[in-house]
Amino acid sequence: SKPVVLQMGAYPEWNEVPLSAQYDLRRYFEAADKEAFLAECGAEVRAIATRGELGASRKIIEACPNLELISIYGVGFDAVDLEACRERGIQVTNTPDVLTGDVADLGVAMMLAVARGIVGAEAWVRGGQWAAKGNYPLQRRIWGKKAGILGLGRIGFEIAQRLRGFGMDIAYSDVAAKDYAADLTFIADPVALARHSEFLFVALAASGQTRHIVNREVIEALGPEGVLVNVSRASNIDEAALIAALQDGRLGAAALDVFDNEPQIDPRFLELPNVLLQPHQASGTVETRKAMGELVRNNLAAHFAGQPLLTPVV
Ligand code: 8YV
Repeated sequence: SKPVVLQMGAYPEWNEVPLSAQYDLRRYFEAADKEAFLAECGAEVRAIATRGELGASRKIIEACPNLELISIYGVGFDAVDLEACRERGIQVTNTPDVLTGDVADLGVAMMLAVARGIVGAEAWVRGGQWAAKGNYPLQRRIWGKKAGILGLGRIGFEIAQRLRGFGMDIAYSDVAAKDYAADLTFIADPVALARHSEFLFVALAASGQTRHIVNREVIEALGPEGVLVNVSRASNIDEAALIAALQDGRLGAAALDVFDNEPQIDPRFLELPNVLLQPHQASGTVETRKAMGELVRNNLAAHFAGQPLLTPVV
């Protein structure tokens, strides 16, 4: 019989079909009464297949006494209670590398869209204002400007690689200077990095230590002409401080792919003209999601074959 896998969220059909061929999937996200559902199948569950933003809480982990592995469809593991996993020797895997390029691409695309007013300009053409009123208001230059990257991991580094093509002056902040980034400026303090930057990218793996690392001080240091781009996790930014700064013009603009309480985002965002809103889609290409699904399955297969996991979370 197939191992029982608790599935926390939906996957595209081409990920779902091969997964259900190998495992007895129990679809948590479809259950009307989640508690009753867990009470009924929890003891049979040997693995959890989840998504980056959904993770697995202590409550869910505790409802599965025979759980061996949590396989995340996503690189971020902040939504999985790692402490609860450690206590019981439950292994956790994620999908690094395969999504790095896509996340960097979208971050850069968001910068371009905000600075050059691409979304508003498109509406200007489509709405007939070009013909009726004339040219679109002038926008801001990107090439040659100063960029800051908060978190120079895999994704942050790929953002830097792309920004080099725009001739940008690139600085970054991380826990320590990186030997693979000798030609970039290291500025340890996030406030100093923001002060130095015209565009600030947040590409940090989220944890309790990084919570609200982009606080009011960082936002104000970026300033009224600055643009903040977030393709990491909402928890890295103090969202209340961000909204207030966008409302008062203490921050120029923001481009966000992630939000507190997504997809029920703070409705004040919808009223702001100086924010670009994306539906947590930075890794959302067919190519990457296929690779992520394959890695989820390969980690599950390795585990059940007693082989080393491909991408264990450290
Ligand atoms: C999501 C992500 O996992 O990689 C991550 O950490 O947040 C995303 O790639 C994706 O939306 C699939 O759930």
